[in-house]
Amino acid sequence: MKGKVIKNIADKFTIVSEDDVIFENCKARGNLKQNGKILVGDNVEYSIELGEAVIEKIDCRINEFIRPPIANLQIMLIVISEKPAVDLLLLDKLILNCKIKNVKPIIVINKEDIIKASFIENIKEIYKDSGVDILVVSAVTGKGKDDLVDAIQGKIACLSGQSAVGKSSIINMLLDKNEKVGELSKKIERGKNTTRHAEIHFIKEQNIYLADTAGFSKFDALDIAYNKIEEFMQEFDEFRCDCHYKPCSHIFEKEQDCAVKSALNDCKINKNRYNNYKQIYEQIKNAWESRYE
Ligand SMILES: Nc1nc2c(ncn2[C@@H]2O[C@H](COP(=O)(O)OP(=O)(O)OP(=O)(O)O)[C@@H](O)[C@H]2O)c(=O)[nH]1
Ligand SMILES: [Mg+2]
Ligand SMILES: [Zn+2]
Repeated sequence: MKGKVIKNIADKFTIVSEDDVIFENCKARGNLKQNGKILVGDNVEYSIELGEAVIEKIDCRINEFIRPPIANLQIMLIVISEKPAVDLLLLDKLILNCKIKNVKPIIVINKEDIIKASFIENIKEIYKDSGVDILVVSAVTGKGKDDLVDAIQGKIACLSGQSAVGKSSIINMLLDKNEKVGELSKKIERGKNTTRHAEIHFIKEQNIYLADTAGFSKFDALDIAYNKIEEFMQEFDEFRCDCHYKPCSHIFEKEQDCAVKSALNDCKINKNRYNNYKQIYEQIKNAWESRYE
């Protein structure tokens, strides 16, 4: 039988089965018992022994994170708003990190009730060729809630974003049918501040799996070589094969040799996205060189 691990306390696991039955205090078989082998988020095979579930096997992971320790994160909701002012460089770093980790990023523009339509249009314009979906919500009025629920249903999702954009408020909106809303939302927001603990909060009524929020808005360093970053810029897809040098940084080459730079000049690539690409490239290159050279 198959299930998903949603909690681990001292190697006693909680599993949700494919038909949404929750098994608590499950043990693991043999070498899987080893500390840290099974992560929250793992899809596992289990058997029933004397009425209790025993984990037999872990399926391949699509990704894994160290802080928080979680596997198979599928969606990151990156929350932004007009107030506090949006930090597009942070947003692009979060998007890049998602793409590196094989997580689907979704930009969630919150506070629809108080922001200008032009702000939404501007964000849509900047990200139109990025391949990143955008949802517009208001945690206060509940606008956009159904689309948000549709986007994350049945998948493991987490929230990230600057302070005060409304992450906690969105969690409360998602949980509004839940009795223990206050308690549960606090748990999701805080997470446990230890390197070993992570939890996925399964909300059965809505078929939502929300990972602890703490930790996902920060990253120590992007885990990638600087010359690989460009591969994750969907805006470059149409053009990079026409660059003269391969690989091409699309930064240092002359415009006549770089189809991306030439497209940028013809306004076929968004300048904001390109400039952030350049900044991220330079930051990672500097960090890389101070580490290895
Ligand atoms: N008008 C309006 N205000 C909102 C909305 N969502 C959140 N707020 C307000 O924005 C402020 C910050 O919201 P929080 O949910 O605490 O933000 P957060 O992202 O959890 O912030 P941190 O926990 O500091 O990271 C609060 O005063 C909320 O009431 C919204 O949709 N509309
Ligand atoms: Mg909060
Ligand atoms: Zn190029």
